[in-house]
Amino acid sequence: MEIILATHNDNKLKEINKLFKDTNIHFISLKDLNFSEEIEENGKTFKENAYVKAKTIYDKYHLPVVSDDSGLEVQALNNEPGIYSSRYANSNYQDAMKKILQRLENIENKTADFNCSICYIEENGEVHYFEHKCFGKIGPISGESGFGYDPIFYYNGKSFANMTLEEKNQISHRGMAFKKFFEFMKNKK
Ligand code: ITT
Repeated sequence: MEIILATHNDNKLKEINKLFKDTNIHFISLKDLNFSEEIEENGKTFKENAYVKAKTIYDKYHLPVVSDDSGLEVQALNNEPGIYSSRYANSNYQDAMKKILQRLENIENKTADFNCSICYIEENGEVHYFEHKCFGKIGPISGESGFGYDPIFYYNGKSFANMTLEEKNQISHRGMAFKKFFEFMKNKK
């Protein structure tokens, strides 16, 4: 089955393609469709933004679409940067990570989570949501793998950027949310 993956983020695409490589679900990227317009994320929650992305693409192609809205929530910082994770970094993740570490310097509670909200719109227009939060801790910048805030997010003592893609997919917000989506797809048949 072919599903459009409504993301401009190549790292998400890579993680998701890896998760589905041995399944009968094949993702078509926005690049494959030559769709390069930015989609304005004007929602107030991850779920709302996931819907905006999927609906924009669904309205254009009328094919099954799945989208992912995700971000880092730091408890002691009122869950910032949250839905603004990408805008907070403004493409400079080194500075954004340093800023978060600085803001947490004298704070004991380093708890954080990565949230992933998925919106799936079926060909007939039915809308479904899948979500997962992965809880961990903020720690010093470490590791080269992954993307975004991976070097400061620690799960069981290891930063996401020190994990292989397979390891990260096993436990991550995106990996787990897409597993829920896959279970749903399996049960539909
Ligand atoms: P699309 O909207 O096109 O999918 P995007 O990168 O703008 O791409 P989001 O709006 O969902 O996606 O923003 C997610 C941001 O949250 C992302 O740019 C990272 O900064 C951060 N993020 C999400 N998942 C992450 C992960 O697995 N590792 C590190 N950072 C992550």
